[in-house]
Amino acid sequence: TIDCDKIKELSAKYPKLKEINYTYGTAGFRMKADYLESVIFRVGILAGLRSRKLDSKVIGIMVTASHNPEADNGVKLVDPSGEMLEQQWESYATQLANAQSDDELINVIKSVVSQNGIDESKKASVVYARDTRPSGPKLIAALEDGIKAISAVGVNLGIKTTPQLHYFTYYLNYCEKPTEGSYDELADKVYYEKFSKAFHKAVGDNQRLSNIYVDAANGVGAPKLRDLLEWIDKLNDNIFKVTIINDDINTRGKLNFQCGADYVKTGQKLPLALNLTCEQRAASLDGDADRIVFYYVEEDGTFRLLDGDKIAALSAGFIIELVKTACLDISVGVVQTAYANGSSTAYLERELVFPVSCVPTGVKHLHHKAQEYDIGVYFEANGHGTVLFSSNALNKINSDGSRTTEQEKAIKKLQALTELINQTVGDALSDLLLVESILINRQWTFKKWNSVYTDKPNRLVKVVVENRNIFKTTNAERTLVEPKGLQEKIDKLVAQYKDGRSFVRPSGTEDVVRVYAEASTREDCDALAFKVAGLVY
Ligand code: 16G
Ligand code: ZN
Repeated sequence: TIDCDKIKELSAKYPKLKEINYTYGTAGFRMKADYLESVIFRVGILAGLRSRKLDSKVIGIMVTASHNPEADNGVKLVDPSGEMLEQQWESYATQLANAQSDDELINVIKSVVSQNGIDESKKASVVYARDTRPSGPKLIAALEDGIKAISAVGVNLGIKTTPQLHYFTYYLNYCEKPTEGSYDELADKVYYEKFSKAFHKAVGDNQRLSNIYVDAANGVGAPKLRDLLEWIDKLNDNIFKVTIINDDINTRGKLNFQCGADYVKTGQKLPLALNLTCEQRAASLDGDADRIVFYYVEEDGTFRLLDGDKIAALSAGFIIELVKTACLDISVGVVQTAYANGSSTAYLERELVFPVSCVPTGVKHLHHKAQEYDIGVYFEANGHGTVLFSSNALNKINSDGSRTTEQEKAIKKLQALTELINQTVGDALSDLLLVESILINRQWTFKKWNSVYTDKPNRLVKVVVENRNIFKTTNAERTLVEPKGLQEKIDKLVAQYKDGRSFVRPSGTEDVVRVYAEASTREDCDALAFKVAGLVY
């Protein structure tokens, strides 16, 4: 049974800050690190309950605030398959975090136990990791007390990328339970081994391309990418030449500062410490290495971003070609959000003839929709995404049969991709290898890749409003239903611009409303964005 005294004793070390109302949102709990100790302690408790509920399967916990400023931190729970926490449990997380007293905390715990018929005598297992934030160790200590309070067994994986934590959670539940050695080292080893081998297989004996600069946002991606590249070099020396920049994880204040995927995508400009000449290639990771964008500059100095939409187009295009060459009866679909550039949707639907669906912002929505296809490709424009292969697709790809040499080659490539892609969650390092292997196979420059379609000029504006909760959307966030009458006004504005498109949605992570607009020219698009913002304000 639940040891109420033990919980109360440990919980007394982490009193809830009275004035704060916590919400487990699209990115878990995320805010100034100073406000998070009580929350993280309680997340440890919830993870123990979740593990018991799921027959002692291992639950993952990641302590990170991704691309947010260094002073922030956050925490996310990972289900046994490596996917995000089930929705119903997000509300338990919120309830636990907001319990004002230790007695109320015990009551919430008891209600979760009874609502879920949790057998308290079962073993509970949890693995956890953190990014490089200075607040990490203190929060991990609070987490460990929470895990102890619920009598679960916790294993500390040390510093890891978010996708490494997702993958290793899956690995512990569905691959091998290691019998010896430190889990911290093992989590790195199984990850590097898997992805370096798959990359080696995917590039085959094709020619390498030019060096690529990778901006690691001064975060955990830097040391992990360096290690991964060593593994790749051991298998195939010189196939992938990378120069890692913004790799200082020790100097305070540098994480995500004027660098990283979010900075580059939002500002459409180069990160700190990078001067690119034309023909040079570059990419940026975010602070926990689950997002990536690519870019280069033209001869005339124009900055060109290859974002999540371009990654989706590249990978979906390559995969469908392999599926067709191999004569496999497999459906491939692409999932986007409202932020996908209109040109990308048109390219996917009209030229590559994919079914394309649009879902609300947030990885879990994309992930679930992508599971409806045999092969589901999903990317948010901001660079987070992956490809999911259903068991039906895997069976067909891995089954024997008499084939021509060409078909056999295509099948081999597809097999390599199924291993190269981190299917548990979007993964900047796995996506980097995926993109590079496709470009190597195609012998494409970034310029060639960029030319598959031309982005429509687009603009994203933040509007600070009194209460963002009065904004309600439908149609995958593309239409406002409340405040009443606002959508009609937006429609009228949009109609005034050639190829105009605009939508308004409340942010899930910040106290603002976001306005997106695109149109056929930069001037029109900016005008439309600012006029729509004016309506909202
Ligand atoms: C979260 C989401 C990300 C989304 C972003 C939108 C996850 C793991 N992360 O960071 O996918 O793009 O929120 O933020 O789901 P917004 O609601 O503030 O626009
Ligand atoms: Zn991230």
